[in-house]
Amino acid sequence: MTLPPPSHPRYESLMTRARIEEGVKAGLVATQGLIAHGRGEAFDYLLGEATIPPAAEASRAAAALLLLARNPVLSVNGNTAVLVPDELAALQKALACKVEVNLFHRTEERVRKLVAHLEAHGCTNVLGVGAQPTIPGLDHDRGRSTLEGIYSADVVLVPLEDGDRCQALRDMGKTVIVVDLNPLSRTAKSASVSITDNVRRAVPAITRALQGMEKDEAKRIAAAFDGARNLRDTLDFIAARLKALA
Ligand code: PTJ
Repeated sequence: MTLPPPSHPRYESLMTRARIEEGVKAGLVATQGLIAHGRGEAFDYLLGEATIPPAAEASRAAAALLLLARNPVLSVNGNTAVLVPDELAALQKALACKVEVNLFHRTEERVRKLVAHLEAHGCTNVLGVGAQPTIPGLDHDRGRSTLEGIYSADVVLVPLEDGDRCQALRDMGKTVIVVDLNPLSRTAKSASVSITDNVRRAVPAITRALQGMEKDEAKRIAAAFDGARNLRDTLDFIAARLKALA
């Protein structure tokens, strides 16, 4: 693969694509992950490839909910694992929480590879190998989880999630935080908190928001957050931005 020079105006975007491509070749990312990435890129253009104010607010709410959780778990798929492995390790450290590999296109071999990849980047005791069908209402491999991880979690961060699984986790009574560049997706609509941002920006933003956050402050932030209003603010922001550009 020919890598772009750092002076290229689309350097960051092209290097991110290269990570996904390398991830497919290494057996970490599903081939469908290429399609998902392209869709994400298109929505990122609408945001101006930057964190918009409603996304910053949602990331703060996510940090607050994760801080207040009894058993917070970071659920990681192939795309997320190759895009932000070091950043996930930093977030796990900040929360002292569990990380679990959970895949849509599941094979045990890919789960094992992703566990090894995340641990090589500093995540510890990554769960996911041998997960059992435990999530009610999902007659598919993505209904698998580990008892000590996602199954017993009260708050789950699931970047690039699919709508069905997000709803199934909500139906289990969990608080579900997603990162999805598409604010119109079923996932975004069914999540407790949907962060409309690139996972490359959102995961470090959550870790930064946690720094120095006290539990009393977290309770105030969580109580004040309204997910439906945040999604409306996101669409308003995008509409105003496009109008200004037209
Ligand atoms: O590794 P697996 O087997 O679990 O598969 C993961 C993918 C992502 C392939 C799978 O979950 C899938 O097919 O997802 P979807 O249904 O295509 O949804 C992906 C969503 O993530 C879309 O709404 C994209 O806009 C969004 N997205 C893509 N890249 C990013 C993103 N959101 C945030 N940051 C990104 N970098």
